[in-house]
Amino acid sequence: MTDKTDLSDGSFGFETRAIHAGQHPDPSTGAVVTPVYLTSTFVHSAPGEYAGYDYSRAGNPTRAAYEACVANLEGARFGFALASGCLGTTTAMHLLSQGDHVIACDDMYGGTYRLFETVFRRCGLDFSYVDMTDPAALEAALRPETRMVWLETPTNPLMKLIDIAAVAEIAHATGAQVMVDNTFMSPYFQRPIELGADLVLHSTTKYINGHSDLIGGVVITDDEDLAERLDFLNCSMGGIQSTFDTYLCLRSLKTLAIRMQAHADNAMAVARFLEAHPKVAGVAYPGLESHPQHELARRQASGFGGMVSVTLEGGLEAARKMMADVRVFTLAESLGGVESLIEHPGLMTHASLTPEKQAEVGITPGLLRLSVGIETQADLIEDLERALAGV
Ligand code: P1T
Repeated sequence: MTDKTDLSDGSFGFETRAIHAGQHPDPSTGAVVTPVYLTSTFVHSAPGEYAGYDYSRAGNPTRAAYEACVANLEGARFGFALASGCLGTTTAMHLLSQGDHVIACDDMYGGTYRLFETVFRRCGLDFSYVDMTDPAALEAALRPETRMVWLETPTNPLMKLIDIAAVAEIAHATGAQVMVDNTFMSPYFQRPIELGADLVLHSTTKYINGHSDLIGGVVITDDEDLAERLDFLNCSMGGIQSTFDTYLCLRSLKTLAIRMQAHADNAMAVARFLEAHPKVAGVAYPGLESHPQHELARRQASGFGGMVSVTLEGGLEAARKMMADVRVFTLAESLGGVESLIEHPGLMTHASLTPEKQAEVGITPGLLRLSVGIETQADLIEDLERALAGV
């Protein structure tokens, strides 16, 4: 049988590795597609003697193939598939101990902020939030007990960019580790580990699975010590992703490249259309020359992604009208699926932030976030044009 394991090699392109890395024809049947091993347990030939797997919380061949593939795409060796993006964050926070300090970016998914403030602060971790678009602000916030720097780039929902390499240099000088939530870009456009990050998180609910039909997360590292500790945490805490859902994620990775290209093409067209519209006060999309960090976007990523934030001149009233009037865009939380979504961060994804905190980070009543899907581009523009005409 042809040995496909070498298709994980870095000399192969992203698309080739997305289809083959971590996978090889099933040795018992020759099946080309990795089977879904729906089994909780595996036979021991004698007590403690088994062929690689003993219990699916500790490891499962379908999950292992997916973890190897997704880690490979991030330029790393170790991946841990978890039941949600939030559980990925939870697992990573368990790498820390009581009294440790985390510096996080000031704009991030509302559920991550809620997890930090309401769960992990109670467990004895301390958090500071800084605008990391200015790496000097990170330097000023460092303390001797700072163990982790946490960031999203682009940030959710304001689309601010953070220089991963600059942050890694500052954090590593004091011994802190850097974790990047790479959900918005996917490894197709941005690979934080290659830029110096120690850990990468994805809510695989989004682009990695890409079809809005499951909840999942993955934590990735190339550091053997971190991998060993994550493996232990994953097995002990039991937050693994279900075998069937890891199969769906593995299947979705095969089309990640072409999906991301289509998302980005449509997002660029949507961003340009919105930027020129008289009822729009501002558009945040890293691909626009008007984005204040457009140069950084070009430098640290190979594309600009599918997320666009837009502020309407008419504030909350206009935003409500637009959300009610769109037809191709669907009013819903989440992002990264093939279908286009629209949502209001202040009332939806970031509602767990107090109004004061929202104002502090810049989430305004007229702000809408678009996850631009891969439908026909003209239909998306026409939908937005028609909805904006009524606001
Ligand atoms: O929903 P879950 O799979 O647990 O992932 C949490 C999460 C983590 N990181 C980022 C950047 C995210 O956007 C999310 C989830 N976000 C949404 C549901 C949303 O609409 O923004």
